[in-house]
Amino acid sequence: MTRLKYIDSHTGGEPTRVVIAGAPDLGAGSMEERKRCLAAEHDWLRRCLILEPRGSDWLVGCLLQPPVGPRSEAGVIFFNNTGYLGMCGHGLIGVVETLAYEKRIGVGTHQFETPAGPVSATLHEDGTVSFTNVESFVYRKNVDVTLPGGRTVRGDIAYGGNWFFLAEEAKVQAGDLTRLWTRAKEIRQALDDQGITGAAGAVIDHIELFGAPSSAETADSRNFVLCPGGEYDRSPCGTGTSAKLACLAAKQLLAPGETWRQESIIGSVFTGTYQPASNGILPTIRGRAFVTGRSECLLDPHDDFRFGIETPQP
Ligand code: PYC
Repeated sequence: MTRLKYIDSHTGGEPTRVVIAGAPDLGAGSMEERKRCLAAEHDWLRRCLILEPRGSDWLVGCLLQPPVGPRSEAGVIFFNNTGYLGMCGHGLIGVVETLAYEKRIGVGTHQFETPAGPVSATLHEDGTVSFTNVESFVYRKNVDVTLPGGRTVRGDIAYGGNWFFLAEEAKVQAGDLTRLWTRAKEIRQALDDQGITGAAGAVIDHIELFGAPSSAETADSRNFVLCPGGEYDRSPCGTGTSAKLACLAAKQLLAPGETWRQESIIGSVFTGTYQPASNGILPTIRGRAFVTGRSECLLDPHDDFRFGIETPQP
């Protein structure tokens, strides 16, 4: 019987499942190399933890790795219902809370290695976590995308550890969920159909729609973020908020060090600031995670569905 130990948490409503024991050996390469090894040779781990019957489409998983650098706390490889992520902001906040729960780290700043590059994260006295992300930047501004029916949506393409298309929407409220979900999926499909990509042909697999916050006292903007597997982020999305800060900085709408409060579709808030960097900005995003469970995944060789179910979609 194969066993994987994991800890579940959520960050602003978005869950993270961190594998803490039982994972296969991925070698001693960089996190990008180990991510490729995990995908090519051990994709069963992602499938059994994230797909039904153990997981769900909105769950993000994370495999902890021994780091390459002596000063790093850990390597982290994030994955979801369809594949692997370069970086995941809500997930990293969940990892820090998980390691603190396990008493592996305390209050202070810790270095992590991700497939997208090194990041640092600070566990604060009040239980919140901030992380300074990989360099984030705007790739193209004011890009027109034609949707079914001929309607055009104008938005920006930006990188925040993942690739995003960011556009304004008239209303981004919980009651608009069906419309937002449909619109974001149409944009995602139209980007593919019209050959619109990030740098070097990178697939833009996250769509971020913005509107007014539920209250100007608590946030500056509210977002809806469509994730690569078709689900939407319950949190304000750490890499998405990084991409948003890159856009605000490029348009001179937010000064270095000034705070941006990004609300999610369910009302959770991340705060963000940035410092200028050579090709864009270095964003720092702050939020809070809570551990929700600790469990062991058992893979019984007699169970035909032990590696997860590809559920038929309507
Ligand atoms: O917080 O960066 C994030 C994220 C990416 C996908 C889901 N959450």
